[in-house]
Amino acid sequence: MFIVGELINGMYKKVGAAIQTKDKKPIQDLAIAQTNAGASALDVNCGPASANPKETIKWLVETIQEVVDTTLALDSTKPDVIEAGLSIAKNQTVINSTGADVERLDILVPMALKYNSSLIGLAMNKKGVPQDKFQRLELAATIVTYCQEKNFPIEKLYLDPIVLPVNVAQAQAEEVLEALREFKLLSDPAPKTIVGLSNISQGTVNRSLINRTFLVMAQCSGLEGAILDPLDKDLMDALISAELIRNKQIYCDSFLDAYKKK
Ligand code: THG
Repeated sequence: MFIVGELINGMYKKVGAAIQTKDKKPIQDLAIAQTNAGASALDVNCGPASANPKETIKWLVETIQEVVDTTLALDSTKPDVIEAGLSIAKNQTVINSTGADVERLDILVPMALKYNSSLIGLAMNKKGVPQDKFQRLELAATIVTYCQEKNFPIEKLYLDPIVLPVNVAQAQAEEVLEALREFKLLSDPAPKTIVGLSNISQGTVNRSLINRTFLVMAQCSGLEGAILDPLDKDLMDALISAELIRNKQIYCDSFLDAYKKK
């Protein structure tokens, strides 16, 4: 599983405060802790309140790179903010994200090619979030076709069906699970899939339980990537156990430890 640690996000109070005061320590602690917990990449998101996101993302990238060489997933709705991060990133990168609108694809696909970056494609457009698996498929197909036309390698494309909170959009989770299966049929080689896992439980009481239950269900639909909290041990143990049972990981009695040492 391509695990993207979600915790370096200005929406969290501690991270927002560290950004404000240029305090490196809380950011570096999160970078190290998430990497040690098994994150393959770190999401880097300035948060909604950042006054100067281009400067902020550069500071975050520099701060993180001082302590880890983990892949960075540059998370912004603004392409110039993503490019600011890419321009100084030393290690592998993921662009998080493009939608299906041609104006966005025209900017972000060439950017991914220029910086040799992976790319997350969201199944949404300027009209908003999809309401069923058919809309998700149509939007995902637009992204895949565009990438094929521009010779962007499909192995570096992660399609995100857009997970919505179960407390306000209860019927959508099943649509997401079906979309994950059907995305794989869009091309050969198949695109990879990813979800923003914590979206599912926003505003609910049993967040961790809902997150890990949905994660395992999505794994059964072939999910290859997840933006999640790698410090949630129960979540990571469920993830690893599901990989084992799905024969993605060789069995040994200490399989939880063995996975983490990979
Ligand atoms: N897809 C892609 N990228 C994404 C998302 C996605 N990036 C952002 C988000 N969704 C994934 N990251 C988070 C990070 C935190 C939370 C949810 C998703 C979260 N935060 C607490 C909350 O809102 O309740 C904040 C708590 C606090 O303020 O301390 O749940 O879907 N490609």
